[in-house]
Order: sequence, then C-alpha cells, then structure tokens
Amino acid sequence: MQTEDIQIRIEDDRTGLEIETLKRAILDNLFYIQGKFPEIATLNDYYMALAYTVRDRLIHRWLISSQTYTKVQPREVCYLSAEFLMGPHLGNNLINLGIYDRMRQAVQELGLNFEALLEQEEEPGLGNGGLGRLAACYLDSMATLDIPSVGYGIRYEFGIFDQDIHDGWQVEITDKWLKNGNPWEIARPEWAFEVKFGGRTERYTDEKGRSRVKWIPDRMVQGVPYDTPILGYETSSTNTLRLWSAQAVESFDFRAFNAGDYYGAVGNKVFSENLSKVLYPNDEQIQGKQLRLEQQYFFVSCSLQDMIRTHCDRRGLPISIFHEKFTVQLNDTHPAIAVAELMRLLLDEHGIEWDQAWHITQSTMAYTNHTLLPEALERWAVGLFGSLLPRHLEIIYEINGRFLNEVRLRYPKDDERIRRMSIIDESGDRYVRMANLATLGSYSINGVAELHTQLLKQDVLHDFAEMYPERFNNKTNGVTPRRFMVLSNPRLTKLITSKIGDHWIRNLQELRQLESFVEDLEFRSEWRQIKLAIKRDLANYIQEQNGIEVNVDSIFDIQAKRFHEYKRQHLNVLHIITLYNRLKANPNLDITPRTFIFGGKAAPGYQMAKLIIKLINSVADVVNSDPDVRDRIKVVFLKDYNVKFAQRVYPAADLSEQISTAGKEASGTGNMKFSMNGALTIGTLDGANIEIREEVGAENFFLFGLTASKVSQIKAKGYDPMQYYIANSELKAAIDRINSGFFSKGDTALFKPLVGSLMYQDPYLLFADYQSYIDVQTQVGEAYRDQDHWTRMSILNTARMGKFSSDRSIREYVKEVWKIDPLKICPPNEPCSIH
Ligand code: BZD
Repeated sequence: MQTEDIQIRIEDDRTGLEIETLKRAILDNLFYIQGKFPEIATLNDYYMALAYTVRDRLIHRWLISSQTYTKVQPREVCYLSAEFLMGPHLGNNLINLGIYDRMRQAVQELGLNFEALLEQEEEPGLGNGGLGRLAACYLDSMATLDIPSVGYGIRYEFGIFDQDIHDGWQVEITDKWLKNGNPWEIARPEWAFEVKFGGRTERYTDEKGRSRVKWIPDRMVQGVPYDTPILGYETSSTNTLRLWSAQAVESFDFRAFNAGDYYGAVGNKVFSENLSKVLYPNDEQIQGKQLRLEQQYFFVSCSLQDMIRTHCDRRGLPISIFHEKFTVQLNDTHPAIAVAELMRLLLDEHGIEWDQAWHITQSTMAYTNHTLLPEALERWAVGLFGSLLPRHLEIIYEINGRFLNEVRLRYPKDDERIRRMSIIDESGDRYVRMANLATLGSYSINGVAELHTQLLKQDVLHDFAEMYPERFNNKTNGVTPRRFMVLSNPRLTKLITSKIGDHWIRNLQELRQLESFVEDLEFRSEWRQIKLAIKRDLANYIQEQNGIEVNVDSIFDIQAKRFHEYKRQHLNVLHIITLYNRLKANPNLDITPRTFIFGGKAAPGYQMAKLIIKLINSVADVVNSDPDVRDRIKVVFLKDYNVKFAQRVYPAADLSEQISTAGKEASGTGNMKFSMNGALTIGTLDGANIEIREEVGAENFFLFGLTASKVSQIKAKGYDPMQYYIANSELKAAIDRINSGFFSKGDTALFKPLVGSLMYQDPYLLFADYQSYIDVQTQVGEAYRDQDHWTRMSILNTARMGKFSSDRSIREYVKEVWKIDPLKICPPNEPCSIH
C-alpha cells in the first residue's frame, strides 16, 4: 500500500481529549487491558489504565510522525547513548499533550487520587547521572523543536540500583523497574538484528576480483528493539526512543543443540541475555570490563544496522548518501565503536571502497565529550578488544596507520606527537583510546560548557584541536523546562504564567520579563510564599523518610548529585562541622538557621565516596541530637536520589551547592535546574557555573574558590595541604573533630582513609578552598536574613536562566552541527500540508 493513501482518522476513546472521553478511556483500559473491574483493581491497575490512556493519545501522533518521515525522507539525528535517564513518563506526557489539568479532573471524578497514581510509576533509571539525564532532556527538546530524531540505547533489565542506608552506609538494591510491566514501550521483535562477537577474520576475493574480508564470529546475539514514543511540547512531533534488548539467536542455539551440546546451547542463551541485564553503575570511573564493551558494541551495531535498513530498504536510497540523511551524535565515547562498526558495515557488507567508506563515516559521526577526568577516559586493552571484535581491531589499525601518516607529513619528526595522537596507546600495555577514535572519526567534536571546551582543546585533545581546529565547538548544556519547571514546580509555573503568559515554556528567554516584577512588593511576597509552601512539602517528606523535623524558615542548603571526590560533598561537611564547632564554643552564637540536605548515590566500588556518605550520616546523628545546637543546624541525607525525587528537591532549595574543584565539572546540569527554580548558587568558577553567573549577575551568585588556572598552577608548584591545616585553626579543628572519633562513637579508624587523603594528598584542593568557602557561606547566612533582598535575587535567578533551556542547546546543535531542518507534523484528524 502507498503510504500517502493511508489516512489515520480516528475519533474515539483512544484519541479524544475531553474529560468524559478520558474517563471512559481509563475505565475501558482497566477492563480490556488490565482485565479488572473497578472493585478489585489495585493502584497499579489504575496507573496502567491511565498510562495506556495517555499512550493511546501519543500513538496517533507517533504514527503520523513516522509516516511523515517515511514520506518526506528528512535528514535525521540519531542520538547514541549508553544511558537515558528518562524519569517517569506519565506527568511529562500529560504536560506535553497539554491535558495535565484535564486529566487530573477526570481522574478525580472517577474517585481516584491523581498524585498517588503519578507516584505509582516506577522510574526508568537507565542512567547514572548528568550524561544520561542530558540525553533525556535533549530528546524532549528535539521533539519540541520538530527535529526528526531517534534516541538509541540499551534496554537494561536492571537500571541504576536503588539506594538504601543502613547504619549510615549506602546499600545497593537491584532496581527491578520492569516488575509491574512497562506501559510506555512497544516491543518490535520483527525488527530485530543479529550482532556478532569473537572469532576470526578471513580474506577472500569477491566476484569482481576485489579483495574483501569476512568476519567469522564464534557467538551471535539478537537485539530486539523496544520503542517508546517521545512527544514534544505543544506539537504533534513524536520521535522514538529505541532501546535494544539482547536475546539468544534461535538458529545458533539449535546448531549446538543438534550436535548434542545442550549446555553449550543454554550457555549461549545465558551469555546473550546477560548482555542487556544491568547498567554499569560507575560514572566517571571506567573498569575495562568485557561485558561493558559487549554492551557498547551490541547497541551500536543494532542501531547502525537499523539506520542502514531504514535508509536502503525502507526508503530505497543509495548507501553512498547515507551521511546526507543521517547524522549520529555520540554521547561521550561509550558508543565510539560506531566509527569502526560503520566502516565495517560499509566495507564488508556493502562492498564500498575504503576512501568512500571513510568519507561517509566521518561525515556521519559527531562526538560530545563529557569529562576530562583521566580515570573516566575510556580505553580498552588491545587483547580484550581483538578477541571480542577482531575485525574492528583491524579496521582501527588501518584508520590509525593512514592517520599517523598524515600526522607525520604535517609534523615531520615529531614522534612524541605521533605517540600522543595514536589511537593505540603503546606507552605500556597496549590500549585502544576511544576518545582518539571518536575524535578522528567525527566531523564535529564538542565540549559541554565554555570552560570545558576550552580545557578540552588545551589539554586532552590538544593535538587534535591544533590539527583540525574547525571541527571543535562548544555546546553548553541545557535542561528541559517542561520537566524541571512546569511539571515539578506547578505553583511557580502558575505565578509566572499569570504575569507573563505561557510562551516562556517554549521560549525560556521570555522569563526575562519577570525582571519588571522585581520591584512589585506583592509579587515578591507571592514568590516567597510559594517557596515556603514547597519547603513545607519537602519538610513533610523529610519527616516521613528520616523522622527529622526541620525548620522551614531555615536556609534549605542542598547538594544533590552523584558522590565523587571532585564534587566535594566533604567540603560541605567541613563547613557543617565548622558551624558546629562554633556553636559548641559559643552556644549563644547568633547564626542563620540552616538545613543541610544531601542526596546522591556512590558507585558501589568507590570506597571513598561511600565513606563520605557515611560521614554525612554520622555528622547528622551527632548534630541533630545535640541540645547545644538547638535546631539551628540540621543535617539530612535523603536516600535514593533519582529523577522523581530530584523533581521534588530542586523547587525547595534556597541554596544550591555547586562546589567542584575548578576545571573538574564539565558542565553540571543540576546547577541549572536549581537556579531556574529560584535557588541561589554557591559555587566555584567551574563548568556552566561560570555561564550561569554571567547570566544572573555576579551580585546574585555566591562565588568562592580558586580558578581552574590557579588550580593547575598550585598543583604544578607542588601542593601541600598540610600547610593549610597548620595555618588555619578552624580547618584544623574540623579535621581533628573527625579524626578524634567524635562522629564515630570513638572509632578513630573509621574515617582515617578520608582524613588521610585530605591531609597528605588532597587531590581536589579542599583545604586550599576551605577559607574562601567558609567566608562566602557566612555571607550567604547574612544575606538570607534580608528576606526581601534574597527574594529579589531569587526572582532574578529564575528570570535570567533562559539560556539554559535544552531548547537553546538543541537549536545550536541543529544549526551549527547537524544542519537539519525542522519538520512539522500534522495534528491528528487535521489534514494539513505544513511540512
Ligand atoms: O555529564 C557528566 C558531567 O560530569 C557533567 O559535568 C555534565 O553536566 C554531564 C552532562 O554533560 N558526566 C557524566 O554524567 N558521566 C557519566 O555519567 C558517565 C557514565 C559512565 C561512564 C563514564 C561517565
């Protein structure tokens, strides 16, 4: 059938947006999908019925989008990411469909609790932190801006672990997010692909007499796609998140089985299904595990095969123009094997000559770097790599050989440079450097904030930036205001919209109009009331979760992010202990009351990060129950920080802690989410903090600490933390307090590794930044006493955050990197010719 002939025109319970229709649809789905009648339906049954009601309304738009793409054959972005930290879908889809309030009413009229139903959704936590959440924000913005796109990743059966706290320690619990079913995805087993592993290669001569290579693998896995619709805000554009799930290949199984090798056959099934079993919970620390490389290759190969099938089979286009129709954005080096895999597919499966294959590959790939930390730069031992992907290793050697010849021509006799730029690290054991492969194979390489891009060009990829300056660019991160303002902060959204209308939701720069209300007394009072009400909600949550009563008039001082030494949660702790020491010395000291709130997970194998969590909980135990403190400071560690919980936390903050060692945090995105919701930032000149401060104004930002260049200078000179310890009595007192066993029931050994690391190495310069941090925290305390002034600063933070919408980031990628035109999708039941 010709696609033009298909008219999707449905007007029934699956598309209607009226309250009565929504109610009927929910009950219908409860009956026919969940197979329950209301009297015995559980909360989850109702959640599923509601989710299917919303999904039905997405599907119509999704199919129109997909039909339009098939017909128009636009250029598309494929966002390849090992992580998509989507967070719950229901609320977001209701916002983007524009039926949030209507659905709430429909649900309430059915006698159900809308909030409880939203809460019921299991979070798809298929990511670690910033990088995975960025991918999710970008999907939202690409759909909102009508950019044809697909997100490709892995459907992990178990996402990031759930965090529990036992006796102050982090305990990891398997995240069984699929246990109640996932109403948002549709399996497409008919579009599965096979992925090969291991074995060897063979040369042969094809029918045209050309020398070709064949890969004879020793294992094979099938990738089954699961599709989730991604609807944009106030548009019909509905893109796809396609996640691959690994399954055993039937035929492979049978071969072993027929030969009598039953265990071998079952073993293959186990191997296959292990592939997409669990997300690696390490952020910014690589382990070099074989399974991780298998996961990366698995999803990259499925995704590229999928693109080629769409291009050649479905659209009937020649492979020679593949790069005109597809561009691939590599979310860090996790999918960087795509460079070698696309080469392999073009050379071995499509019989294309090397030069043309390289041209297509290099015109297709674009690479985003997210970190400069040496321990996070991916490299694979050559032996492991070759045994798993023998053909790819050959291709990489060939790419490298040709490239190094060019380098030699350009920089004769510069052997050091050759060694640095080689894809193969040969300084000791041999490794494949994935950042070099990604850089070399891409037409665009970007960092995620101005400073980060500058450091990337200066440091990690310096030689490449010198040789190919035109390929390097910056794309400062952004976050979606739909999830992180409209959905998570309905009160503030309502106030803002009552003053400036609702266009700011798709054009965040319009928040600037709020500046004219800063002088409006009533507006400031409403702003303050709202913050207070949200803080009350969080206080109730803290009471429920931790049994701690907190003062809503105190400063809600929040640090919520992954635990890592470079993020310096322990610097925050040193401030808490310093205040505590002051109160112990002078119980009548007049300090601005504060509630210190922490949230975040540590990688399960990262002992120091776990010890910092233990320290926070230990300090909390002491401080919260000391009568001398008299409720002036409280310390709260909220367990299991995830997207759902983040949405509750950002709106409630007065103060956002963004205190990484300058030069270490590539961008940060939590910093943006806090500030958009009217929190003030205490931060270093690191990542996007610099740009946030530029936007909101230095007078509305609490800056402290060394600059990135000062940090490298000090390190180059030979940094000695002990000098700071000796010279600074308050710092010494704080450290001694930990060392004495005061927070650990007399156990002086417990925090030794942490204290020792600070006193003798302090790789993240906490001691050097300590005094500056303490001084600025004192200013924060003073500033908060002038509530009226604080409110002005808070309003100005929100008003000036327009730059940090992910819509702005995506517009820049579209214009400067991808060069894709938006494609408008017709609304359902409205024949139109807008594209
Ligand atoms: O990426 C983060 C950076 O640390 C942040 O500064 C930045 O804002 C975000 C988005 O650009 N990096 C990560 O989150 N990295 C990882 O999660 C990760 C995961 C697996 C392996 C290595 C890194």
